[in-house]
Amino acid sequence: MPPRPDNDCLPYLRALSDESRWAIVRTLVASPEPLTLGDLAARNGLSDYNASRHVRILHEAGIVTVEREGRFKWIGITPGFRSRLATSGAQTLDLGCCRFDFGQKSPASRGKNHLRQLATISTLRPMSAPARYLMIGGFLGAGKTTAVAAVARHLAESGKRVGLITNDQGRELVDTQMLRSRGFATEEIAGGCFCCKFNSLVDAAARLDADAAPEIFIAEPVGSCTDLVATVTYPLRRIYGDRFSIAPLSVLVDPMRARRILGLESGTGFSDKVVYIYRKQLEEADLIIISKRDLLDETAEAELRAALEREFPEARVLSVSARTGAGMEEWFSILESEDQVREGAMEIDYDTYAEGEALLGWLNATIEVKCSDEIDTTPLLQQLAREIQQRLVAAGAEVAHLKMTLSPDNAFAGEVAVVNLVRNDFSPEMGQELDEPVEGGQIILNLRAEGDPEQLEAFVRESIAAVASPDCRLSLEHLERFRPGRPVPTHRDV
Ligand SMILES: Nc1nc2c(ncn2[C@@H]2O[C@H](COP(=O)(O)OP(=O)(O)OP(=O)(O)O)[C@@H](O)[C@H]2O)c(=O)[nH]1
Ligand SMILES: [Mg+2]
Repeated sequence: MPPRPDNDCLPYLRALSDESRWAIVRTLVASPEPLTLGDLAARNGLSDYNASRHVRILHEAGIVTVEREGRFKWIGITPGFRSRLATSGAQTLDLGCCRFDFGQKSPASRGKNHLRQLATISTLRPMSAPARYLMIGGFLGAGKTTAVAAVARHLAESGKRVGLITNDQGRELVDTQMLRSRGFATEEIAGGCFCCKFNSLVDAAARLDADAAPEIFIAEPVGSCTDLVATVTYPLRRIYGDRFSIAPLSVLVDPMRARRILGLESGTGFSDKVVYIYRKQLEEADLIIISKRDLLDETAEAELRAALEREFPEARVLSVSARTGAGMEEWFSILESEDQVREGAMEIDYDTYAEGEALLGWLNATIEVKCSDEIDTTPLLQQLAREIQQRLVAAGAEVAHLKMTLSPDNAFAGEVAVVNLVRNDFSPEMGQELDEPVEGGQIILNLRAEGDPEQLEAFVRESIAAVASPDCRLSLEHLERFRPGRPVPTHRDV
């Protein structure tokens, strides 16, 4: 095998650098006809979700075809990829840069991780180069996940391998679902902030490393967490200084929420102890990123920028829109080229922090949708969000973020509808819509609001009942709700 694969090879090598994808391709190569996604999953011992995720990557690399027929998706080998399969005796895949024997169960028999090593070689990254670690924080609903997806896409398009880490107090996260739906390798850390799950954070990075060998990790901390520099980035620098190079900490602010908290406009908001957390997040930021710039006019943006610079003089303030791309280049360039240089932890009162967190009710639920006919999912999600919103408004419980995804039954990875609500006096917004009507699927609902979790549960149950009909049944499959516990960091470097 030549030491440097030619560029033609790289998409194939990257896509094949995974045991499950190798197994899928081997199954398809051996089959005279295309196979359904469900069949492929069953034959390879994969969940439907994972099979779907792998097929999407193989599809993007031009290795497999995907034909939709009613509720089924048929997967086959593309003519281009098949033409690389020589038919002499054992089935040999000739990529030009290297040859594989498809007669083997997997190249792992020639040494574990052989394929991954090939992929690593293919990107010509020296094995010793430290991985880059980016953390994109900010209060609930600030636009973190949208920004993480935009940064990850930018990096992937410039040829970098990216691994994402989501974090929440609970499980079943809309964010994880959304980022995986975009095809990114994503690990989820549930049950507390990164600060208090430091070892899980390192383990998640190791799992991603084994699966996708990322050159860049992007971590999104829980939106109600702060003190991340002292409890996460300093310990990472101290313990794993040779493994990670750490970018400046970005903290996003939703411009409307920030204008209210900084007293530039009036409107619904949170109580003082929640605002304490919000301000502490900004105090430790290296970069304060005004997100959703497309929602602001120039005067309001300049006013907000000036107020942030005045109150948080240690941070650089940028203003971006992940939706339109405005201002993103400057941020990308800092994230790619600069290291965190700040020293010393901020002062923080953990009692006030814990009390502020405990004022926020947290609710995660999954809801099965079964309709007698095909329905458009956008009005369904919007109506459910509006029902919950009305009840929150009536109770004076300010929403921090209500987000829901709906994935259709038999969905192909990437097919997911998303709706969000980030303020009581805003409208629920579709972040992503489905192309086609569906008969059923699963809703994941994440609600974070300043209110009693029991009351939030009642609101969600009532709203489900209000939206359900004899033609379209909504059944609550699982629900958890709680107030976040006191943060107890694993490390705190001052
Ligand atoms: N107009 C506009 N909306 C945006 C932009 N970025 C994000 N949003 C919207 O803001 C809402 C919240 O976005 P997320 O990315 O989920 O926010 P988050 O900070 O990850 O939220 P949590 O994880 O719950 O804390 C969604 O409705 C997004 O579509 C933007 O650049 N412009
Ligand atoms: Mg998020």
